[in-house]
Order: sequence, then C-alpha cells, then structure tokens
Amino acid sequence: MPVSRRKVTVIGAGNVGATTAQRIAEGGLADVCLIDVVEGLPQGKALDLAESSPVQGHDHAIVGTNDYADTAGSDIVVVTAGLARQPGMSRDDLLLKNAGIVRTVVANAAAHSPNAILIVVTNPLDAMVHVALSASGFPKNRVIGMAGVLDSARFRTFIAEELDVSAADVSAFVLGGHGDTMVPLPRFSTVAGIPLPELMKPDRIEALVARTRNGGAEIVALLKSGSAFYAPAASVAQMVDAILNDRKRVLPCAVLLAGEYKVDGLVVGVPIVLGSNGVERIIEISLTGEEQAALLASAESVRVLVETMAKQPV
Ligand code: TXD
Repeated sequence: MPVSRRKVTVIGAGNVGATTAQRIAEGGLADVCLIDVVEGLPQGKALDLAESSPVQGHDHAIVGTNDYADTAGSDIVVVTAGLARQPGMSRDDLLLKNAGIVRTVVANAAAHSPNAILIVVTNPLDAMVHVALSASGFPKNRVIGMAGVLDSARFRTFIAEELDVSAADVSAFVLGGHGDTMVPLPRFSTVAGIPLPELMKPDRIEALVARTRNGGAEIVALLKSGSAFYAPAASVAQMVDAILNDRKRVLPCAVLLAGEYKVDGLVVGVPIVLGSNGVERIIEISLTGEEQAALLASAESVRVLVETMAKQPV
C-alpha cells in the first residue's frame, strides 16, 4: 500500500524558517510548505531549494506561498514567524509584537491542519508557546517549544571544545526558560557517560554555563543584524525527525506543565519523550534545592510575560 508523503509547514521564510525547510527536505524527512507574509519571499526561497533537489538527490516537494490553504493537511507546523532580536534588544522586547504575529499565524495554520503538531520557535519562546496553545486550541501534547535542544547543543559544543573531545560523545541537559533564566545541569551532563564534574573544574564548568546562557546574545553581537539560525534549524529538524519517525527521543522541550516539577499552568523547558503523539511523557528527575529554585525562578519569569500579555491582549 502506498504510504502518503509527510508534510511539514514552516511559517516564516526568514533565516530560521528557510534553513529549517532546507534541513527537512534535504534530510529526507518530509515535503515542505514554506509560508510568509512577504509576497515572493517564500516562493523564491522554495524555488531555489527545489532547484537544489536534483543535485542533493532528494525528491521532496518544497512549495512557497502566502496562502494558508496551501498548508492544509500538514503533520507538523513549525512557527518561526516574527521579528528577530537586534543587538541590544532583549527577547522580552519582542513580546507583544510577536504575540500578535504568532496568534494570527497559529490560528490560520490550525484551521487548515487541525491534527498537526505545532513546534514553536519564535521568541520569547516560552510565552509564544502559551500564545500558540490558546490560538490553536490544541491539546498540550501537540504544542511544543524548541529551545532546550538548541541550548543544550550550545553547552555540548562548549564542553567538547574545552575537553578536546568529539561533540558526538557529549550529552548535556538544560532546563528552564529560554534566555537568561535557563538552568544548565552539569551533573546530568556527561562525556560518554562520565559526569562533567569528574572531568572539569567547577570554575570552568561555571564559565561554560555562563557562555551557554549567553549563547544567543554572543551570536547576535557577532552578526550585528539578525540572530542564530543554523543551530536553531538543526534543532527543529531533530524534533521533526523524532515526531515523524516516532523515535521517542528524550529531548529538552518547552511544554505546558500541570504540576510536574512543582510548576502548574506555565510553559517551561523540561525533558520529554518526543514521538508521533508529540509529548509522549514528561520525565521528572529529582532536583537539588538549588536546581529546583532556579527552575521555579525561570517559571516565574514566564509567568510575568504571560501576565503582561493578558493585560494587553493582542
Ligand atoms: O531557540 C529559539 N527558540 C530561537 C528563536 C532560536 C533562534 C531564533 N529564534 C526566534 O525565531 C527569533 O527571535 C525570531 O523570533 C524567530 C525567527 O528568527 P529568524 O532569524 O528566522 O528571523 P527572520 O529572518 O527575521 O524571519 C522571520 C520571518 C520573516 O521572513 C518575516 O517576514 C516573517 O517571519 N513574518 C511572518 N510570516 C508570516 N506571517 C506573519 N504575520 C509574519 N510576520 C513576520
């Protein structure tokens, strides 16, 4: 029996969106619909990507559009639409502007793909997952924020560099919100199973943790205009692969908690099992008092954003 082709819509044909579309198609994961509010932009990038397919040797369709009708029947919708941070601009400055954009695009996409799983990328990430949950009306297992995979990838990169070992052998865990309140957990970070504190002095671990927290800003400062997109797109593609292939990957993702980790009704980054149902389960690990306090502080900063949005509905 023929297997129907999988379809992923990527909303926002900017840096993260277009690179994500490329990774999904060239990675053999799915057909891609790239949509943006700017006329010609998604069409042009999709055509350019499609014209690489014979060279790359894949046959996934990549279509660009400004019309949500073309997104119908998507298995996954990736939301990157919004404004990117400029130097000196905090993620939170983007809050109200991007909340309006995310609300509109998610409502449109959800109407055309009522069974899709949403992966939210737009910043401020955790707050935008709240917006996507309410705009879609989807259950919480189908609305997932991408931040932890990226933040832990940055931590892994810095650990590998410092120890001069393969990044492939480094695994790292980062919990909490995306931004200054993220909570990297060195004791759950390992090199081929060896806990990081066995391999690195506390002051060096602290330096790498600080660099990870500042990872997005470090790239913004270098680029001068725009923000990171290669590692963010790679992180989204890994989540898309986990869902479409029901891999049940254990990945840190931003999801709505209902009492887990003593957080209720707020979106926070925690380890989840990611498979064809989206969030298959949330993994609770026991935290030290200090780690738990850092996670709760992170959740509180999300609460502030959610309350700000409630006061100024978009
Ligand atoms: O870890 C993470 N979650 C992040 C988040 C990592 C990297 C980037 N992160 C955030 O993703 C970033 O702060 C932004 O909020 C989004 C997208 O970043 P990107 O670098 O791709 O921004 P661009 O290049 O400016 O692209 C945004 C596109 C652009 O083409 C706009 O025209 C489009 O979004 N846009 C829209 N598309 C559809 N519909 C509407 N309403 C719309 N408004 C803007």
